[in-house]
Parts: sequence; C-alpha cells; structure tokens
Amino acid sequence: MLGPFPLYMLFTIAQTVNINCYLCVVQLFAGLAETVIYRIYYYINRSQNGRLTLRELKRGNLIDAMLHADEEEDINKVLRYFSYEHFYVIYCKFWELDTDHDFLIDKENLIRYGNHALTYRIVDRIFSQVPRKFTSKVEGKMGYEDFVYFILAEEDKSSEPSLEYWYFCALSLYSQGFKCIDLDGNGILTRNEMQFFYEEQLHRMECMAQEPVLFEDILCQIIDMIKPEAESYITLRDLKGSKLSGSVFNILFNLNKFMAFETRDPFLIRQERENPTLTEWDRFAHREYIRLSMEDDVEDASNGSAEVWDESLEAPF
Ligand SMILES: [Ca+2]
Ligand SMILES: [Ca+2]
Repeated sequence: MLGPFPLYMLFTIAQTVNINCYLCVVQLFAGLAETVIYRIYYYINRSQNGRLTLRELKRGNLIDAMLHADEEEDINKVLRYFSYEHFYVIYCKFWELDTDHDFLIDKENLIRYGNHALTYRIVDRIFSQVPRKFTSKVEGKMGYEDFVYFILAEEDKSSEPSLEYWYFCALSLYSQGFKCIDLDGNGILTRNEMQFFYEEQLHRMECMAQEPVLFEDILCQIIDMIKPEAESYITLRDLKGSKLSGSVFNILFNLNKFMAFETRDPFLIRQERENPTLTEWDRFAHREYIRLSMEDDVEDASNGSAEVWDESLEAPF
C-alpha cells in the first residue's frame, strides 16, 4: 500500500545516521514504517476493520499526503502521517513508559503518562479495552499499536477519531460497540456519567490543596461550552458540533490539561495563535520533539539538522 515511499525514507534516513550503525537504521525504519501505518489507519480506517476501502481512501487525505511526501525534501514538513519527528515523539513516549523495555505497557505504566495526568477511572476503562480492543496478546498489557491509538486520541482530542475513541466506538473487529465515558452504552452522556469521572478529578484537586471546582459549577461550564440540543444530556452529535469537545474530555479525566484550560495557559494560547493551521496533535508533537531533543543534549534541536537525527538515534534504539 505504501509503495516505494518507505524505501525513499530508508535512503533519507541512511544518509543522516552513522554509517556503522546499520542495525539502528533497520530498527528505526521498522518502527517508523509501523508508526506511519498505524497513524494512517487511526485517521482513515474509520470502520476500524483493519482494511482500507476505496471509499475511505477517497474520503481521507492519504493520497495528498503521499504526493506531499514525494515532493517535499524535508519529511518533517509532511505532518500527515509521515513526519519523522512525530514518529520519534510517539516512540520515545512509549519507551519512557515501558520501563522494562519489553514493548508492553501495563496500567501502572500508563498512569504515569503526561506527568500522571489521567485519572485511574479512565485508565481502567482503557485497560478494560472499552475504546478499542488491544492487539497485544498479553493479558492486561498494551502493545505499541495500542499505544499509538491511545496517544493520538489523547493528544488530538478535537479530531473525530478521538471523539469516537473516548465516546463512541462503532461495532467492529477491534471494539465491541461499547463506549468509553458513556458507561451504560445508551448513546448519551448523562450528568451521572460526567459526575462519575469528575469525582476523581475533584478528589485529586483536593489532595493537591488546589481550590476545587465543584461539580455543579463544572456541569454548567460544560453545558455552556457544548450547548447540547437537550440540556440534560450530551450526544455524540453535540460533541461533534462543538470545538470545545476536547476540553470537556480533559475536564473529565485529564487533570493537567484541565488545569491548563482553567488557567488559560498563556503559552498554549500563544502557540495556537502563532500556528492556527496546525492541529492539536501537531502542536503537541512539536513541543515534545523539542523537549526530547533537549533532553538528549542536542545543541541545535529546532532546525531539523542531520546532527539532530544522528543524536536522536541514541535514545530508544
Ligand atoms: Ca513493559
Ligand atoms: Ca449513557
């Protein structure tokens, strides 16, 4: 399906790394190709049956992305699917959590994601395989493919596949028709369901001696943000019609992002203003790539030079 493109990428990568490190190139290439494929399927294979149909291909932007990759000399400028930097961020995030490096992540590993941003309740739902059945064959553990789906859903919350991950999963090979935050699976998000998730956020705020925002207040805020057709519950259609649906998910189960939203984090607001065409995912990947590169003690982290690629290889590979 990807045609000659991976070979082109291999050639490009091979030019930028130490000639003595062929194994690194092969491992890097395998991880990169795998990640690109999972990203394509996450966004385009909406039926989640593991097979791309012609209709899905036409509706998606894969062909455009491939043409872009063919014309663009700097692969990192091809933000849809093929960016090396995006792959590097995903891979390093997985590597950081997978402390014993057996390529599997358990519940305790995932709870550390994003500086312990997520609640136990939502991590429980993920490990109950409600949003998506794990492809890992090891019970209670998430594999790399499962992690790619998770991180894209977590960091690109306003995109449609993410809405479906957190709220609604179509009946398919990888899901069982259940819904992640729609606890009773009746297709609507009620006050009780929101309260169930928010309770843990409230408890965490109290533990951190932060001034808690009471559920009644937060419920008014959510209704105000989403403006649902019916005031007593929220439907998938309501969420799809609102630009703030991602923030509602953060209110319910990601404390750090909820706090950033409540305090109107000026850094995030400036980043949005500077690059209004970028997606939430693009901005996250860009921030994290710079952070990871600095951690690797790379001097010129932001210009995508050959030295960056070379040094980067030393981390997970
Ligand atoms: Ca592990
Ligand atoms: Ca429900």
